[in-house]
Amino acid sequence: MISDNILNMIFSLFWSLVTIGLYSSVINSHMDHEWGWGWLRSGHSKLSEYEEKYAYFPESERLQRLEDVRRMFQFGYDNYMAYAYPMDELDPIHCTGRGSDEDPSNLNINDVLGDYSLTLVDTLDTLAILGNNSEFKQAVQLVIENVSFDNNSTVQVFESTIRVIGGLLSAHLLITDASQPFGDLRPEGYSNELLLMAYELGSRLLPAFENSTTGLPHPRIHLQHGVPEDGIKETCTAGAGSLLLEFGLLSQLMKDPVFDGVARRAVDSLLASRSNKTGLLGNVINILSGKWVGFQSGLGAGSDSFYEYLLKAFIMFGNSSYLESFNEIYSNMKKYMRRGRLKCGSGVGDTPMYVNTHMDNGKTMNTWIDSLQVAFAGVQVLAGDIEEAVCTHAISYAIWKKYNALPERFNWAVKQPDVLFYPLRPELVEATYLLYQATQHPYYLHVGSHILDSIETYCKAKCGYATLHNVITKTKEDRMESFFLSETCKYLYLLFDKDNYINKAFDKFIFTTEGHLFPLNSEYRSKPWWFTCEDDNSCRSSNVPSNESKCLNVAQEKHFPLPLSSHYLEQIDKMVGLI
Ligand SMILES: *[C@@H]1O[C@H](CO)[C@@H](O)[C@H](O)[C@H]1NC(C)=O
Ligand SMILES: *[C@@H]1O[C@H](CO)[C@@H](O)[C@H](O)[C@H]1NC(C)=O
Ligand SMILES: *[C@@H]1O[C@H](CO)[C@@H](O)[C@H](O)[C@H]1NC(C)=O
Ligand SMILES: *[C@@H]1O[C@H](CO)[C@@H](O)[C@H](O)[C@H]1NC(C)=O
Ligand SMILES: *[C@@H]1O[C@H](CO)[C@@H](O)[C@H](O)[C@H]1NC(C)=O
Ligand SMILES: *[C@@H]1O[C@H](CO)[C@@H](O)[C@H](O)[C@H]1NC(C)=O
Ligand SMILES: *[C@@H]1O[C@H](CO)[C@@H](O)[C@H](O)[C@H]1NC(C)=O
Ligand SMILES: CC(=O)N[C@H]1CO[C@H](CO)[C@@H](O)[C@@H]1O
Repeated sequence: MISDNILNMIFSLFWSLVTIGLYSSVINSHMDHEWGWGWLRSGHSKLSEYEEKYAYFPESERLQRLEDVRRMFQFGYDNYMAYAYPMDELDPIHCTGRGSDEDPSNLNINDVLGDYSLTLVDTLDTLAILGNNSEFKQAVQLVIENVSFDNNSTVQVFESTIRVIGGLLSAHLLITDASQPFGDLRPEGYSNELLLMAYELGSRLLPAFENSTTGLPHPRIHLQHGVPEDGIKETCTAGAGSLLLEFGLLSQLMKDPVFDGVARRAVDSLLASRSNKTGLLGNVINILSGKWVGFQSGLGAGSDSFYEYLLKAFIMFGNSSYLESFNEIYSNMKKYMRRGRLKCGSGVGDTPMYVNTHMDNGKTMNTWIDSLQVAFAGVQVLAGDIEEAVCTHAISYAIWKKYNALPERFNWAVKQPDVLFYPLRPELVEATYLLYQATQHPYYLHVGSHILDSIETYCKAKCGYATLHNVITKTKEDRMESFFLSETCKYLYLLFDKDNYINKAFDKFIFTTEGHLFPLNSEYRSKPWWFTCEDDNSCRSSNVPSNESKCLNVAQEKHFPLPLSSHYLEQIDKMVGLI
């Protein structure tokens, strides 16, 4: 019960912040007659360029964009099914499929491709969210009949957990949800096959934790033989420490504590390895010695989902020690990693930005922003720190505006990319969607619309959407990662689909770091499942009580001041060298 109360607290905190934000918007909009729509319509030019551009998003255009996202998804999905399935990924330029690579050292491919129809498994819940129930059911049948994990592949524990176990569990819970809020998603004769598949894959990953005195998992596993001989003994923080949601849920649903146990032990081990000077973590650690070998502390690649899962594990399972850890680390980040003025939306000074620092002293280690770190804006929204999220997001969007894509690394000191590719990643869209949910500001619809146009213009290939090899020259690479259909399209769709069930009940769900939809269920939080859940029903019945989203009560046509004043947006555009 205690954890329930805490959970309600965080939700009310979240909602009260949202409401405060809206309240001030509404107050400001009382001045509409002076400087709002009247001005726009009567041709006065008192609004700044930014305000004119972002203040309003017509309903007809929203509907058009929604249709555009649906077409984008359909084109990618149909081509995957036609040219690639049952292989893992679609090569959108040569119209063929791709599975694990013969060369075991090709980790870029083999970490994610396990010859298990990855794209299909990863995309199941997107089909449900887009409302294609018949295709969802058919795809579930294909997965049940044709996907095997008894395979000669070495995969990364983290990637196969978030993409495959997450995808299977999410689809399983959509199918077994008694209220079927998305319409009928139950394939004929379904009897928990997806859950059992997730259990099988989870069990194949477990040797990663064996004989590890530190509790940190080996980063890779051969699906048939366990820990690969001569395997690498170093793991990134995110890889070892972001299994909590999928493993925790697997334990609860299967009533087998082992998954939850190993995932938590790995997190505890990482938390115990924090620097005793800054309280921060590095990005790479040796699993045998427990010693850091990468000392960079940052928001991006190698670390991102570790922070995310501390907060989300608390929300999902109600263990407040995760929230405490998150809060401690977040405040250390603000102390050591954050640069710039005190507040995002007021005051003077540089735009607030989180830089990559040395874990032991907070000194700036390099001057790049990597493309993954914008996902932290979503974490900040979830933590109720919306003002801060606005700046985190705005910086990455400014970079997008400059290249019509997000380079993997952008060097803010020289205002140029350090690493040039863009593999259709979802993080900017995800943050855009979550900020739109929190603020209902049309600015974010414009952002989503721009991203959609860029992808359509620069990434579309003969049979799907392709990775950009170079964001400047816009040359393509023959790869469409599974997260494009799974996440990028899902978040874009949800951004424009204001009537989607999730947008009316989004305090009933949480998105995993792979964008999979997990229901929040008080049974997962309030009681330790291993001695209270006597049967399936008692474990699944009650959802979190929810109130209608307060955001939806705000009239569409209201004039909102920008989430960040024009002069700050201009400052950011200058900072990235756009203007
Ligand atoms: C498994 O894959 C490895 C690496 O591609 C290959 O060398 C080996 O022959 C394969 N084994 C079997 C039984 O197919
Ligand atoms: C559902 O998916 C199938 C296969 O991609 C497609 O042919 C069909 O048009 C889709 N239906 C809807 C309503 O989107
Ligand atoms: C999927 O499995 C079914 C039944 O086992 C089989 O008939 C079908 O050919 C398989 N499809 C593919 C694409 O592998
Ligand atoms: C763990 O140690 C036992 C006993 O030494 C050994 O049999 C087993 O293969 C080891 N497992 C791994 C994954 O290294
Ligand atoms: C802090 O950590 C360093 C290196 O990990 C260690 O040598 C030192 O003894 C620790 N200091 C304290 C006060 O625990
Ligand atoms: C919460 O998590 C911590 C860290 O893993 C653990 O020590 C503690 O027992 C957990 N508390 C509950 C109530 O499960
Ligand atoms: C929902 O709203 C009612 C009335 O405003 C309030 O009493 C209740 O605590 C709210 N529930 C949640 C979960 O926020
Ligand atoms: C070696 C092995 O078992 N390969 C399997 C990998 O997965 C595919 C698709 O599930 C199977 O067709 C292979 O037999």
